[in-house]
Amino acid sequence: MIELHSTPTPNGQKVMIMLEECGLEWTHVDVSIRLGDQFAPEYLKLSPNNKIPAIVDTDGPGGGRYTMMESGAILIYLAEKAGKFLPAGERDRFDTLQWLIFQMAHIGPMFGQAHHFNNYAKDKIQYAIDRYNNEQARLYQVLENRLGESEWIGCAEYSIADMANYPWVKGWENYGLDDAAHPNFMRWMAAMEARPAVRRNNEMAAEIRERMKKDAEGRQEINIFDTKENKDMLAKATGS
Ligand SMILES: N[C@@H](CCC(=O)N[C@@H](CS)C(=O)NCC(=O)O)C(=O)O
Repeated sequence: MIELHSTPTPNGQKVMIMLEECGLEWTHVDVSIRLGDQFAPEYLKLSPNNKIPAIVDTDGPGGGRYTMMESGAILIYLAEKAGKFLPAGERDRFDTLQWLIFQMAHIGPMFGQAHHFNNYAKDKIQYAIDRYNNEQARLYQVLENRLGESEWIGCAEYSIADMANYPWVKGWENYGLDDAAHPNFMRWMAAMEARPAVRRNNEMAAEIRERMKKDAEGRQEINIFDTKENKDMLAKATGS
């Protein structure tokens, strides 16, 4: 059994898609990053970097519980466990890993910063807004180019590289992306959204978000964007 300790942000959803694709037995343990659950000492044992997602595999390598953080590493782990979605052939395998790491190193951090400076930053900082919006648009172009030469993002087969990127880029309409200028990306989006596991993820993500919202009613939220406060909360939780 895989316990997914998470919230359905893009980083959480990519693991949900993989679990659904593999048909592994799994359960979602809600971790509210708005309420500060990521700083609970028990959670920090799973994810010392106080981020979601984390997994516990109750039947890990060599038997017994195995815990992991970092969504990209979790996808590789699950692919190896299930023997699916990370091709065995060397070239396809390394191509898939490249495009998985492209998501982890570029799409995630840059889209995250764009979202922050567009929607949450205390001050409107035009330089930061332009910088990250331009970077986001450039990254859509990289995907468009890649999907012009490859059926799927990683290689000719559907893989963890597709699952990692999809939840981050599926909001293309909200970012004002010109679909006519990104035909290969749009072909891939349609192929992704035709997959039952991806649809189930999208439905489950909405349900879990609703459940967590109800659960948070009347409870004190932390300021997730106050990095000084976050640093202090981690220090307090770990006694450092
Ligand atoms: N590289 C990490 C990033 C994880 C991450 O940034 N998680 C965010 C939500 S998407 C989080 O837990 N934030 C809580 C916090 O910053 O306290 C991964 O891919 O797992």
